[in-house]
Amino acid sequence: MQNKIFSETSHRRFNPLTGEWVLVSPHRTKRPWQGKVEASHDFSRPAYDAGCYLCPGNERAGGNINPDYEKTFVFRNDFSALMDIRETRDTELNPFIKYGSVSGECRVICFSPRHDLTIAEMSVVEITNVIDAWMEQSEELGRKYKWVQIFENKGEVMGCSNPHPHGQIWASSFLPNEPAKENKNQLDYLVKNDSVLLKDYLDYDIKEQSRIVVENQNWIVLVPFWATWPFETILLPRKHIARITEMDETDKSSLAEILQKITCKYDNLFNVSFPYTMGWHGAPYNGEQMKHWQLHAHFYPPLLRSATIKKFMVGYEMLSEAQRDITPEQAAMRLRELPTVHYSNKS
Ligand code: H2U
Ligand code: ZN
Repeated sequence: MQNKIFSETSHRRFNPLTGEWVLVSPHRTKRPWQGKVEASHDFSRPAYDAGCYLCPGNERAGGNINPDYEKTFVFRNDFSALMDIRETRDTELNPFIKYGSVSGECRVICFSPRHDLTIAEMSVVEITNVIDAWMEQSEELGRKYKWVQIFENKGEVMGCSNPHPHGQIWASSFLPNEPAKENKNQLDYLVKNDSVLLKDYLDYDIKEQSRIVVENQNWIVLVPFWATWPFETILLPRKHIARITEMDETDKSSLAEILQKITCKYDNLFNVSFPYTMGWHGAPYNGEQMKHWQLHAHFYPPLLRSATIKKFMVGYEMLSEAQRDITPEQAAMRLRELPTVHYSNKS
């Protein structure tokens, strides 16, 4: 009965992390999958591009010169959205005019000196260097700021300005909207159940199996029951880890391995360097007890049917609530069946 609803009838699914619903319309995908697998749209890139502001030795906007870095390279964003100011204050003039001054820092992290790579094409050792940089940055910025948002915007369709593999780090004195929702809902769950929401959900989905995409010794990637984007996934540790800074050597190396696998699967879905926004959510750095938090990464990819057909969150989504056709279980099955060897590597 339940499975029939999930695969055949319009229904809503609840996201316990955000407290929001998503409308699922599986009957619209009755016909077999007809998304065409297109030839690669990627233009091959050189390993070094003299015109790239992220390549080693090149000049950035504002005149700074990148060092000849060999692994990863982190620099202060030349166009930071946040400013490092001494004091912050909230003001409420009346119910309509409420605002706060905020402090923060924005940094850019180059994942590799190679202009032509992406995480999917990097080695496990090279990806581990990226994880090291994420951990070091979180450690440093977490001493000063409440929230450290690590993320990667990949692909032109996501507004990424440069194909050189890179991500960003925005640290802020305040807890932004999305982690604030997750903080509240995870805390409520702990108070009510005396256990960790995402640990319990993972245990459930391991038994259920239908949404698992790829797993290894320490990590699991799955399409959450409440996913809104067609091929959205969540990456979860098997054990309880509140913050990215708490990972040990094994967590790190197996994380590098699973990151390579999921990004390869994504690229193999439509034979294209798969665009997405990904980022880490973990406990805020405000010194409080954070047992309710389970570290995780979200992947939000916009593509729907092919390398060029994306899902738009417009119309009903903007005015009412998020909606999807392909079910999370169907999406997980498709991703699960894909090889973890990159399509450009096949010989
Ligand atoms: P995106 O491609 O995800 O937009 O990230 C690129 C970031 O790099 C962007 O935030 C910064 C932009 O502000 N940037 C610099 O800091 N220096 C530059 O010379 C160009 C771009
Ligand atoms: Zn470059």
